[in-house]
Amino acid sequence: MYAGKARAYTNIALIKYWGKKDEQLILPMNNSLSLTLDAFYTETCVEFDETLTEDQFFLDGTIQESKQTKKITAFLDLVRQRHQIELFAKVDSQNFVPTAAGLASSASGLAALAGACNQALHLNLTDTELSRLARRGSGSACRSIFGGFAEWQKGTSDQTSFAKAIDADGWEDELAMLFVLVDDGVKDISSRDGMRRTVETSSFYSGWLDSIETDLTAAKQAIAEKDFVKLGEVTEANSLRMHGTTLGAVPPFTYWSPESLKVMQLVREIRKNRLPCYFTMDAGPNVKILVEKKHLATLKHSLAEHFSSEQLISASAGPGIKLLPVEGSEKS
Ligand code: 2P0
Repeated sequence: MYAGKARAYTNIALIKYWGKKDEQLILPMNNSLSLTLDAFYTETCVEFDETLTEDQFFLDGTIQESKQTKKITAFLDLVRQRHQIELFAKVDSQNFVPTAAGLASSASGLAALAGACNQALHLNLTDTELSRLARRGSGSACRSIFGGFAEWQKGTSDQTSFAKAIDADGWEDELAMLFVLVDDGVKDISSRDGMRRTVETSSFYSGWLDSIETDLTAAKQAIAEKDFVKLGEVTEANSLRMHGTTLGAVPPFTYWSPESLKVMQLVREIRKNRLPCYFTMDAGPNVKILVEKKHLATLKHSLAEHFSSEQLISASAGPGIKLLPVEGSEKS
């Protein structure tokens, strides 16, 4: 038996990854930039075991159906093929989220699995190599190898597509992200399907790609200058543009719910009247608000009359991936 365990934290993109140019290798159409967060993480233990006759995936103690296991099995197949292993594996994942809020993230999940495989099979991968490997599980996972800010450089091949940490001179510790949980249901259109449909059919997609370079440059400049307003403005604008592409798809779709729009409007009002804060959204209706830590309590207070405390979850910048000791199992 070969066993390994790792913990990876989720990340939220400020400049979004939206679209693949290679579905098989998970090469993105554009660079993206994210902040890894401390509040949500996944711990995954993997055991390659000669007694198994198929892969098994347990999530929070419950064995998952084949639909949920697809990304995991595909990833394990890649690892097995690369490293000439013929054993099936048991994957035991624990998602640490403050509430049962539908925030389970493939970024933290697949990054943790990559880390666990690295340890189990003694691959001794560098962070860059691990980022590349995690990317094959789920694109956004390649950014969760690193703490703080990270940029996924799209590259042109399996070798050249990976994330890198962005040194923000500790500024990330002054930032916070407030999650406003408006809906915990399972999404209708997965991010994988949503981005595929958008790339293939949206007449707005070329506009999205045209805007990336400018947004990325602005975001990196803002980080270098520790300019919160500049980073917030580009974060919000980039998210809106990403979501704009879905409206131009055939058939059109949106991840926004009426409650998401309500949060966006509240953020605009709070920004006008009280303090700088900016929203961003991913492939679902929940809204994340970027704010300076010093204003987090006031922001929460302003939203408290509209949302319960269970709906408002704060996060700070989080660390990179960590290997963990495997309990009760002999590594061989
Ligand atoms: C991001 N998202 O940059 C973007 C913004 C969602 C919206 O990365 O197909 O689960 O496994 O590579 O990484 C979610 O997509 O997709 C995502 P796959 P993934 O965070």
